[in-house]
Amino acid sequence: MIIRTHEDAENDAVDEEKWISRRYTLRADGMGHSLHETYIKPGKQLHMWYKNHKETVLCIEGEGQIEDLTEGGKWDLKPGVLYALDKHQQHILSSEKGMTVICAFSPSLVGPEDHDEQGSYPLLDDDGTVLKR
Ligand code: 9YT
Repeated sequence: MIIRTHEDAENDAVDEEKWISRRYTLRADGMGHSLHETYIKPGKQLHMWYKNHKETVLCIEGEGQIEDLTEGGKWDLKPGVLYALDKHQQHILSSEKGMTVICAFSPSLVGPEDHDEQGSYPLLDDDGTVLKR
């Protein structure tokens, strides 16, 4: 069994200008998905397009908005509301006052992924080699 605390996840945290993400599980854990807690900083807007991954996101604290740029639509996010990018939709995630979400990525992130200019993560091999951009 894998047990991780918030403090453990701090060690795999990524602190960016617009968000902080604590990666609780990653590819090396072999779960078929990686699970992250992401805090969207107040007043930030993130344009993302996960071309190589599917992502499910559950809001657990704060509030924000999700806009689907591929299929259209804009929804308010608050604790208990989930969105799932089942078709690699381009989207804008924003929060005026800050928001915490739980995200599951499939395939799992390996760890070193960084958003490219389109807001996508490359598909990595287990050893971190780029398989697809
Ligand atoms: C909300 C969202 O899209 N989070 C993405 C995960 C986060 N950027 C990470 O852990 O890389």
